Amino acid sequence: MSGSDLAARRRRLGARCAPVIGLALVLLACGAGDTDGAELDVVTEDGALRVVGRDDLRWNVEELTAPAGTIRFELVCEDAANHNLVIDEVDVEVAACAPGETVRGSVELEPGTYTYVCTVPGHERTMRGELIVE
Ligand SMILES: [Cu+2]
Repeated sequence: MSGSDLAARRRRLGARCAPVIGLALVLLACGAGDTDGAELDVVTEDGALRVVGRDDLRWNVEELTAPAGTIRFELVCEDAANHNLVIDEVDVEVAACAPGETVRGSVELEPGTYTYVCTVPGHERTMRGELIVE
């Protein structure tokens, strides 16, 4: 398995396993510490959901799962564009970043299916992801 396969696998695990098995196992299963350095894990070491905005106007991850309550996000503006992260259904801007910045924010959500979207003009059509709150 190549390094990029491993990174992709870890991202998929990160997106799914957080709410199911809890933080302790997330750190084991999803791996703290990247070996290739090119991709960031979807769950930060302290349990926030890490969403990366890229210049191709896509999120790094398009499906996230989290337990209901306070959901913490880390938003990364990886390239040269500004991005924000808005939970569409409740119209809450959780975070906004400028190029190169990493910012944090949180939102209270009840169980349901939500859309996290970047509302910077021109980004909304492609920068959409599904957040499942359990
Ligand atoms: Cu954006």
